[in-house]
Amino acid sequence: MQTIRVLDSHTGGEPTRIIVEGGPELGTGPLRERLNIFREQFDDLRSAVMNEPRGSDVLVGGLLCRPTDPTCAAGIIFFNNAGYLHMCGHGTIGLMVTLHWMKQLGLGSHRIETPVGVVTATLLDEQRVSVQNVSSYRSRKSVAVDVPGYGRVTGDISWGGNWFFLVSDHGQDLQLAKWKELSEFTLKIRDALAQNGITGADGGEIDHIELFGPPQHANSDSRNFVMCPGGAYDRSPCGTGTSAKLACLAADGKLAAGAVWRQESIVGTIFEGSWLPDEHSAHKDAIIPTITGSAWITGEASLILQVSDPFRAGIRS
Ligand code: PYC
Repeated sequence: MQTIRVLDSHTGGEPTRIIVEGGPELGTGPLRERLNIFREQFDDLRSAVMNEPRGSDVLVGGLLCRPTDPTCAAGIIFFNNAGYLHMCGHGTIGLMVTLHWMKQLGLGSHRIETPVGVVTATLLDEQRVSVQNVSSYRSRKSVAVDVPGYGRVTGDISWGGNWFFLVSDHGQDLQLAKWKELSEFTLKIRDALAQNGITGADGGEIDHIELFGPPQHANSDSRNFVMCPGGAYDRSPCGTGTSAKLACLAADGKLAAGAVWRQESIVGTIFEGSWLPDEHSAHKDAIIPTITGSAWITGEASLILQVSDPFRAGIRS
């Protein structure tokens, strides 16, 4: 029998499950290497923690790791029901609140190592966290793709720690009650991008699709619907997705450096985002985005994987 201790939280409605004990031993190499070891040797454990009957497709998981960089407070590898994420904004906010709950972190700024670089997260109070994310940039503007059943859809390709296709002109109604229609549409866009060989700048798969529309809160700038790689939509405004959006706004001259963008999610929760120029990046108009949101602890559990359980490794779909 294997026991895995997890702490659950939600950030703006989007759940995060951090493995705090009982995770796989991945060695002491760079987190990118450890992620590969996780994927190649321990993927059953990811599936056990994320998939039913112990998890669900909406969960994002994080494996708490020892950082290689001694200036970092923690390392983290994020994953979901379908595989692994490069970075996760809502998950980093959840991680900070979780580490504070465990009395492992005090208020203030802490460096966190991820497979795509170090981010700086500031615990502003017990719930509220700002994440200075990895360098973000738009790689292509106004890319058209034919989406079967919907016609031509045009969007921008942008990196915010994951690859996103951002669409503003889509004719969809961004209401929570329409989540099934929105999910179907965004999944078709994702398939069409893959079938047409449209990728991120480094050939990376565009596995997040983001629709934008008018906000419902008077003081928000925009509402979004974000489809995640595992087929579930993000309940939060998506930290890496908001970073990708900030990169587009910055490149278009629509948001000044330091100005605040209030991004509302499909469930009505809000992340505040702002950006500064990244003077060290080789990418044109690259920015360093900062995202602020709040998370709450929702549970603490020991997941049990019995040897005789036919679904010890979860139900993979
Ligand atoms: O907040 O970056 C994010 C995120 C990615 C996938 C789900 N949430």
